Amino acid sequence: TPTSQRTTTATTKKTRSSPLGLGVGINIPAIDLGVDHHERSLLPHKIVQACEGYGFFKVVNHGVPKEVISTMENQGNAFFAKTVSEKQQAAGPATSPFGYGCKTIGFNGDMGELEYLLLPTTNSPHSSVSNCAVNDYIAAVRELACEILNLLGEGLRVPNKSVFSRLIRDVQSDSCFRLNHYPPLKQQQQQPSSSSGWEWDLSSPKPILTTSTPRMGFGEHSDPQILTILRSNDVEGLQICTRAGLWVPVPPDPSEFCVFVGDALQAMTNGRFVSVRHRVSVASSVKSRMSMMYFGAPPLNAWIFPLPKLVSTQKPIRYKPFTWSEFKKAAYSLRLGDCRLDLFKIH
Ligand code: GA4
Repeated sequence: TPTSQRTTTATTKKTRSSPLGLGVGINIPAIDLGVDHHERSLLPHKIVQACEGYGFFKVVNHGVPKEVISTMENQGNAFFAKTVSEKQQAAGPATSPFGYGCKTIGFNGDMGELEYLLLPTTNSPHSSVSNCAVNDYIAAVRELACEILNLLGEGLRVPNKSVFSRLIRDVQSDSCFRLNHYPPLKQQQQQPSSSSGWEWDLSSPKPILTTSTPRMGFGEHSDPQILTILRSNDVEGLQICTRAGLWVPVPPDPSEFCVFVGDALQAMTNGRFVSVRHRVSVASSVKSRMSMMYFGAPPLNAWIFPLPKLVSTQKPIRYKPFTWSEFKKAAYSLRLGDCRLDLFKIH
């Protein structure tokens, strides 16, 4: 990784308080990967702490070249600027869940105020849109994800520190890449609501008739995979939920990456790390929000189970072993906000 990309130092950042009264100023951990040899030895412990605390942290001086990010961002913006039929065409054949989508999330009625492009990262017939920008970006963030996962392996003192990273490095890894585009406030205000003033709120688990639909960009959920690496433009919207149940806005910073612990990592760590629940409120800005996520996943046939090192008499085993394919099937059979790991809990 070119260390020239890693220059500044960052500690923790206080979140700004928002008009919604969210986030009374918690410190979101910021991990600086651009540190010297001595400070680097402290990183495994720091990252473990962040994963135990919020299941979420920011990474600064990550080493992903600026041009790789900006080229991907430009292509993403150009994609969303197309007409719907052009987007559908550019995305190639929509083989669920991949391709271009608008408002629908999953297959069980979840909706959000967004449009998106979901791509597999391995070679498959659906990856017809893959181009150099996408491939370069995915390769760079996968490398970053592996670096973080190796540090986690070290921090947890498991016998093989690559126990997590090898899953997403595997050529058969089921990792995917997603671009989300949230419309700006102006556009939503122009959308006519129903003439009666009553609307169906499809974002709640059961459709409810309401007068003021809470407009959610992407509803509350955890990511099913091992680790998610998110980068957004400078438009706010992302919120994370603390273990105490407090929703905290994450100030956007295009120069950083956000890292989320996923359900599979929660299972492998026997619940020591908890997958962070997060959501995206609709942008309150006149500019649209665009985020790019790499979801690092195991191969479909890989077994996910609590690592023996993290199971003891004091910490009895909490999850049954499952294959990634089994878990994915469960995820798609449930609603976005459901706690799918509960299906694999040992009581
Ligand atoms: C959340 C994380 C990723 O965006 C995603 C999503 C997927 C989808 O939109 O198709 C899911 C959602 C996500 C979690 C539960 C299931 C699957 C929609 C849904 C209801 C691509 C993923 O892997 O899981």
